[in-house]
Amino acid sequence: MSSKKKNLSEYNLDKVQNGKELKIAVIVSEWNYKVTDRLYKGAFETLIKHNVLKSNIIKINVPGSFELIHGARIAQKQNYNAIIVIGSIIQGETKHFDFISQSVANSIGILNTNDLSPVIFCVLTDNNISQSISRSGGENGNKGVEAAIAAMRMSRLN
Ligand code: DLZ
Repeated sequence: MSSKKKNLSEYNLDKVQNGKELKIAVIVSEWNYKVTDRLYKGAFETLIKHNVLKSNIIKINVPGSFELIHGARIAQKQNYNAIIVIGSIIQGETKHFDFISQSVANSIGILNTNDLSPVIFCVLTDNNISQSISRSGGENGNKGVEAAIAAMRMSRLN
């Protein structure tokens, strides 16, 4: 478990190659948009910083995290170097949290084994909104930044 103040977005620059010529799809869930938009901005700015062309970053909105699965499946058919799925699932009073979190994690795992386009998992599963804010550009860094780095590194494996 990460400690409260740990910044999760520190990374080794030496491991990141030039993003020039990469084409990346970013599937963004509109549920808890305040959080997913912050994650998207973190990912987008990091891709740009590493020379991915703005025109090669394709954002696709879906209604909720559950729909990230289908969005990623469609994107896998469209020849991207990598796909990032961005979502924010926050614990509520029902079991929805568990069903959605597990389903999304399992299905994205399966997509990664069934196709050569890597799907990077940037779905926060938090107990409350303040935890989500903290991990999407707050004191715990921005998971979107990490997702962008993972996408560029995995693109180069192919
Ligand atoms: C229904 C639902 C609930 C209760 N909570 C969340 C959530 O915290 N984060 C999220 O991304 N989506 C949530 N959803 C919506 C589902 O992901 C999905 O969009 C709907 O069940 C329709 O398939």
